[in-house]
Amino acid sequence: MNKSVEDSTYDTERIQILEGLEAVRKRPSMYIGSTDYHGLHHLVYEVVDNSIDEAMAGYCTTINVVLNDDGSVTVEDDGRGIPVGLHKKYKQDTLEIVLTKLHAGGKFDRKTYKVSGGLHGVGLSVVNALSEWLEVKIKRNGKVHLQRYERGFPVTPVNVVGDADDTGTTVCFKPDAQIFEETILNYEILSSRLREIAFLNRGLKISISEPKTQLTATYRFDGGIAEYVQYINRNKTCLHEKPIFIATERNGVSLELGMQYTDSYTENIHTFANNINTIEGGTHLIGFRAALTRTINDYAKKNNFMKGSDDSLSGEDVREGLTAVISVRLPEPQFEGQTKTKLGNSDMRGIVESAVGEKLFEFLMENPKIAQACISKAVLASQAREAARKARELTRRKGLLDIGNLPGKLADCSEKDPSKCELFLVEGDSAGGSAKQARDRRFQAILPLRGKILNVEKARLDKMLRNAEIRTIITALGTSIDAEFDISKARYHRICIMTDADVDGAHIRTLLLTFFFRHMEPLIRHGYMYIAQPPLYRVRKGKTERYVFSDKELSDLQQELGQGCDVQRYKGLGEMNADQLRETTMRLDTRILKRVTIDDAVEADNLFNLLMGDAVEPRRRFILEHAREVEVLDV
Ligand code: 0RA
Repeated sequence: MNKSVEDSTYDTERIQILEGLEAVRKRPSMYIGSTDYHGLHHLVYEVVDNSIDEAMAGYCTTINVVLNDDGSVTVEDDGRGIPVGLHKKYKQDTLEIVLTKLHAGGKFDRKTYKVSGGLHGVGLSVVNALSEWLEVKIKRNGKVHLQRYERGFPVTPVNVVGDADDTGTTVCFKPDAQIFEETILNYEILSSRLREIAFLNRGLKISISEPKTQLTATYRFDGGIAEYVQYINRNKTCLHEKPIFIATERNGVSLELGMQYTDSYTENIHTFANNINTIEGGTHLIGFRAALTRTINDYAKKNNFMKGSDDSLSGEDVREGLTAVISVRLPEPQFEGQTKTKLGNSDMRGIVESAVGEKLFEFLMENPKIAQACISKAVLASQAREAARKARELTRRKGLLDIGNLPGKLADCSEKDPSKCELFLVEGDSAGGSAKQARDRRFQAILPLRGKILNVEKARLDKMLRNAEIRTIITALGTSIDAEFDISKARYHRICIMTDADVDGAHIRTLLLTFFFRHMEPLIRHGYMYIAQPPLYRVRKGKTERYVFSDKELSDLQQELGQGCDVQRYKGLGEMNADQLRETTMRLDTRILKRVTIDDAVEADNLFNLLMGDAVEPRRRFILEHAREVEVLDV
């Protein structure tokens, strides 16, 4: 018997669907990036994105995510529900097509901004294909419809299982252990991404819960990204209470901007395109920066803030201390860059620049007090930058940072090849003295540092360079700092911070790491920075003498040696004699050096902000929460 044209269309379609799902299971990374925890969590984002699309179209107000005890996850929304019912052409239920056809885009798509081309937007069918099982429940047309799939294949028809007086979609699925290296979804990871999504979608309510651990959170931000900015700045001192907020639409593109100045010296700008965090920036960021510089200058000139000066504020000046979140939505985003998180659409530059320029100027005119705070900060930044430049020039002219002016305190080594040289930054003059005796003077140099070095967070560059300890370090290293930093001039390829194993030691280490991180970052990136590890205890029994570096090691050793050990605790480096210091901490073949990573430095920097910054409440909270660790930090 001959098949009708429609039947053969149906067969072809079926075969294509089967082939499609198989392709996804064969090469999952092509669709979701990886099969590690990133890919695993991506499944949830994919489903949530579909609900967000429905929210953006104006039909969904609430999304609910539950991490179930059996390892499955449920995503529920109150949107219109995925269409159900026979699709004439395909002779298949529309719901089934959406759940099985790859990129069921086009006809089955809603006319909202699709997050295509980026990380997301691969469709529910991909989630379905990569799930051990998936159940979808639709409330629509007064009925509740239910269908179950296993590894992408429908195992039941679309059944009506009850009546409904509202609408919505519930997708429940269990990630397939045959596909993913790990299948346990992490509450914290999901929760923080859902919070971000809630900030970006003003008024949308998103809940997450994990019954097993009783963890639960509900996010809803009626202030949208203005609230996001306040959240980011919660531990900082802000220069104006209310963030600047702009929401506008132009050329089919919608744009929201929240910004608020703090008393810090860094810029902190986060950009999003269609809810995707564009970490690498792109055209929207460029447009924003241009608009900000131009608008702040225009406003400052018009309102006589510049006191007749012809100078203008630089981009750096107007961004100092700025926290901003920019969120754009556009029809066909192009994501580029290493991690596909850089917006490429070239028209976005001009669109964002003109929209922000116009609206920001209006905002400043209408809010003179906020405007005053912003401009003052930028003017101050500009003056400080000028002062810093002059200070640098002066120090350079006087040759203060030249190697010829090497500080007398430095006990240099005789070797001249930097790749063989080590510099020990040692806390205190007495430990410095022991270290000088303990070193191998051929390749080890010692620089004793006195007292607590300058608080670099609050000090600006000009003031910082007047600090003797800092200048000594810069001179000894030979690299200069910031824009002038030159790693090829480094006089040592190993720089070891050697501090006491006590409160002050930890403090000084944080200070030094923060300084290096802020002003000589490549030094850390190139792996030149180390932390010396002096032992905590010396354990003796009979003729055995051993040094241990942690409490755990101590109790293990005491177990091993039995009763009657003599244990000496070293509170400071000064308690060790030169021989002991050499054997335990400095000698190449017996010492332990820990290389500093960027992560270590970032952590030090964060800790530093928290402990030294001006915001009192977060510091108090931190100290309460970390009372035990802070014991060793002495604040
Ligand atoms: C296709 C068409 C329509 C809605 C949806 C898909 C839809 C998909 C998902 C996935 C999770 N939640 C969802 N909500 C809706 C439009 C339906 C119409 O025109 O009524």
